[in-house]
Amino acid sequence: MQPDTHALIAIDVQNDFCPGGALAVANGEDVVAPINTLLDDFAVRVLTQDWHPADHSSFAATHPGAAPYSMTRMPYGPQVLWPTHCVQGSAGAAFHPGLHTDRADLVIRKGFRPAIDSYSAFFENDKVTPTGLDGYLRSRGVTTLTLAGLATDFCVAYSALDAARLGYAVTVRLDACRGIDLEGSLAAALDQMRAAGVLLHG
Ligand code: VGL
Ligand code: ZN
Repeated sequence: MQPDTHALIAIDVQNDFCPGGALAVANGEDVVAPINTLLDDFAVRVLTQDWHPADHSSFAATHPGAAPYSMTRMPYGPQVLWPTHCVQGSAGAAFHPGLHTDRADLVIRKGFRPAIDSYSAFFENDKVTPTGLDGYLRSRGVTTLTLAGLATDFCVAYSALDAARLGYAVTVRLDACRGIDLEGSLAAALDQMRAAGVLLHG
């Protein structure tokens, strides 16, 4: 069993990111079994849930004529336009049915502000709007994080980079992650995480 200072953060293990979902990550459901094992090993356990309003600004459908996976500019910077996914209350936004959600101490929802996407579990894509997770972890005395989930190169990587910047010791369990890999985004994310001192395991 890990000590009370170590938390597991399981990122976005939701139906829409698994095969058959609206933004399916190849073999996304493969993360469920290893994450369930990790949930048993950690004293502090957090799940994140991508949680968008139906007209979210990160959806291609919200921008007439825009194709899914094209790029746009938001006031806060470049933004991929995604297929409509993880709409609040939808079946696609629900956790994968095999995930042991009862083990979680906290579920943090992100991406609910219509004008800002939120990949990271800590800050929205404007890099300044906090989700509250840092305060939660600090108030529980957590210093060390293990991250796993979907997708390696978006929500997991952004969370790991923010966590490292906030001063946590961070490990990403690649054996319990799967990636989207949009135009080299997976290799770039792995490089960025290594450069930030994130330990890549598995
Ligand atoms: C994610 C794209 C859009 C993720 C969420 O969980 O990695 N990717 N929303
Ligand atoms: Zn999303």
